[in-house]
Amino acid sequence: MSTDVMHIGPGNSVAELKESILGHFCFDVGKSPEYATLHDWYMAVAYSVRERMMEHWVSSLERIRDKHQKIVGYLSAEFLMGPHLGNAIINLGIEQQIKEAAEQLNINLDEILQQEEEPGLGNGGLGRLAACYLDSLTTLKVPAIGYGIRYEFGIFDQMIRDGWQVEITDKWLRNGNPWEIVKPELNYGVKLGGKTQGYTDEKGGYRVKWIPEYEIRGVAYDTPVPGYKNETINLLRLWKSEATESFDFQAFDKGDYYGAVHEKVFSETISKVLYPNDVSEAGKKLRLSQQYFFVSCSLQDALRILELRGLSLDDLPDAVTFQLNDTHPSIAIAELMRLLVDEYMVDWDKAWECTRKTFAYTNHTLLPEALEKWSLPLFAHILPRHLEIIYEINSRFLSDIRNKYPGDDDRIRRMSIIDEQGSKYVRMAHLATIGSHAVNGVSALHTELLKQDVLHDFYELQPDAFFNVTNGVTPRRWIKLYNPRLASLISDRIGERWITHLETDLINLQSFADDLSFQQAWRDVKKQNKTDLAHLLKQRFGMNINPDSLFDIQVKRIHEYKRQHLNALHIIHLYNRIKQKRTDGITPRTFIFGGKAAPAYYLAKLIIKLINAIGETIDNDPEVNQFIRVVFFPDFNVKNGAHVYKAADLSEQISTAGKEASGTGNMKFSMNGALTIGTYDGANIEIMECVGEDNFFLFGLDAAEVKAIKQNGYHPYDVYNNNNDLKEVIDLIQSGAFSKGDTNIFKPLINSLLGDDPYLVLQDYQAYVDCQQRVSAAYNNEQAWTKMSILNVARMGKFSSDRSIRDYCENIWHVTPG
Ligand code: CJB
Repeated sequence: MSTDVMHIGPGNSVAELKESILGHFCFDVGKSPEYATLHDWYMAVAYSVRERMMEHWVSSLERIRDKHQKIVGYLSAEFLMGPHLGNAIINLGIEQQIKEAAEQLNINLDEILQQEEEPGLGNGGLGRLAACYLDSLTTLKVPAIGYGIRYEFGIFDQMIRDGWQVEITDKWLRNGNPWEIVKPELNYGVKLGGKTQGYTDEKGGYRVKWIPEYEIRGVAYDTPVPGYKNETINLLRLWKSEATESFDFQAFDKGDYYGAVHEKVFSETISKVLYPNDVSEAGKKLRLSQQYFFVSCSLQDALRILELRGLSLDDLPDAVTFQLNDTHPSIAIAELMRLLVDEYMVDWDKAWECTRKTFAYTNHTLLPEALEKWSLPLFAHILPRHLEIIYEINSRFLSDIRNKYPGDDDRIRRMSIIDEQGSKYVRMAHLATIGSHAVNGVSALHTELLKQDVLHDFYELQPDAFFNVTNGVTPRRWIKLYNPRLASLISDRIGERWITHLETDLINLQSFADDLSFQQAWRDVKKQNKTDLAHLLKQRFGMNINPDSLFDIQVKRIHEYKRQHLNALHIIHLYNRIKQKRTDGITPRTFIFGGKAAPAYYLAKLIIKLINAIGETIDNDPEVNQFIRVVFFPDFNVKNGAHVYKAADLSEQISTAGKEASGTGNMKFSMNGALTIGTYDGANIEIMECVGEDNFFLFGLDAAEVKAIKQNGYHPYDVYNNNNDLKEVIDLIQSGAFSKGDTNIFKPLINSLLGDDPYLVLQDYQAYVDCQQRVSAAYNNEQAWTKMSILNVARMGKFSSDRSIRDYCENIWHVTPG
């Protein structure tokens, strides 16, 4: 069936949907509609929509049993799926009918959609990428299972109090989750701790047994992932940890009631909470246990599916391909070796060949603090058998290296899985690289830097194992669902095929770039989206913003390398000019920020405080706020992102060059008609190549210049001293102008900038301010700006996650989309 034909299958008429919703009220919500809350309606509608996926679910499960199809197992510690209901309605192609059914039932569909608590099972880009990939895998009919953890508490909710971030525990499960189906029969034991013991098997061979300290159980919770109008469903299979025995009767008999439930409490801790760090990692015991827990369940599950298909272990690499979403699941390599060698008695060489063929590894960051490594004692304590296996992998690998590069001890030290400089660590990126047949970066620049720098020795050893797969985002959620006005304007002109053929079809919009009536319609859409956002901010937070001003938006995790403080310095520059009555060339702007800081990341939290402090000062100063406003949108997540990307005129992608592996927010903004001000970093570079340099505001140092300047000795204090404008800006912060005279509060930030400025904020300051001036001038030419915006959207086809998934299929997984 062609994917752009509206499918009204059995059960999808307005009358049938109405009946189904009312039925669920009675049978699942257990109420009569006259006593219904909005949330009850949400549950009834969600059950009705889920029901419509179930028939496809059952037939899709058949494909998983089909031994001729390779399954992609996407292993990821994070899946930031976003709300399910709206997406499912779009992908099932039933939005018109549901709307009508809701109207006839006297309920407001938008209000119902707002009821859904988003499953925030991820921190940011990496988790959201996994979610986009599941959408594309299913839309392309590639059989896939997303394997992860069913955290009871996802990413914290952010509140802002007195300008500071306050973290509130996420409670996404408190009102129930209509999307998941628990499969109690799909459960696996996972061992932890203890020791190992050698023994001789029947054939006289030496074997090793793991005698764990304790064992927990992982239970499968499945969420259906619908493809776009293609009657295909894939699985998101998340593991919840439970006790093997939920109650210790021996302890209870002795009168130790608390002791009796202790094991249960401990076991459930494993999947209790998502670590709230974005790219930096703390070496926590619980974190390694989480990683091992979900990976072990997932591999056991895959081996069960292999058996179900009537295949043998030899068939594994042709039956399943595991993609490691960063190093978080990389212990899977040692775990598969353990399963094969210790439990299935496969000999080492065969097991290793099978393992390498089955795994592929995606690296998502070059930041040194994010390259996961585990201290040896901690690792040995939790996974004693895996450490032995890693030693064996390492010793065989290093002996190959010694043969290939005799006498090159330094290379051995650099490439070893064990870091032996000082305290010893297990380097997970090395394990992932050595144990995979393919390694990829997530943008062209990032892949280049991986090859040149972090994984250079490995690249030299096996250049053919390195690939680039530039990230992408799904146009279903990020354009059609969240920007319906733009989606219908586009479809009016070029038809609907772009929704599944972004690469080939979106470009057809180009021919309308000079069409004045189209331009007007384009501006109308943007204006309405901006007005909606202004209303929302007013309604929720009492903020006042002007939809006629330029909406300049930076939403992403707060991190020094992403340089929200550079943006803040530019705002202060404008503030300073306005106060000095140098307002010539200042275009009215609203600066909108959003993003969470890791709870223990003090400077990131101070940046949030600074942004809010500037915003408050400006709010109280009519001389300034007639030109500029600054707002911080609290609790930025997928649900709030729905209102933000589509309302932007300008997208801020201003990371220090070489630090942002790819970025995906940059893609969402540009696809929704924002122009980008950005550095030569990550996927910005490819976006600029596609949309054209004339339609992109590029500024600042590139990655090579950043490296050079750091090598030659960078002195931020001199930059400050030699630039009067910058000096005034920094001095204003120091003077307490934004902190009611408090000259201490922002000192740590200023000291960091003037002291070593690790992310070259001061170095790029002038280039950024100058570039922003060009933005202002360009924005004043309405027609030219609109044309640039249309061209941006038209040329963004490459950044569909469908293209990324096709790249993986062709180059890495060797799977043919259905
Ligand atoms: N990224 O979100 C994370 N978490 C990590 O631990 C490491 C990297 C981000 O991944 C995105 C998806 O590939 C990238 O676009 C982004 O640049 C990177 O920081």
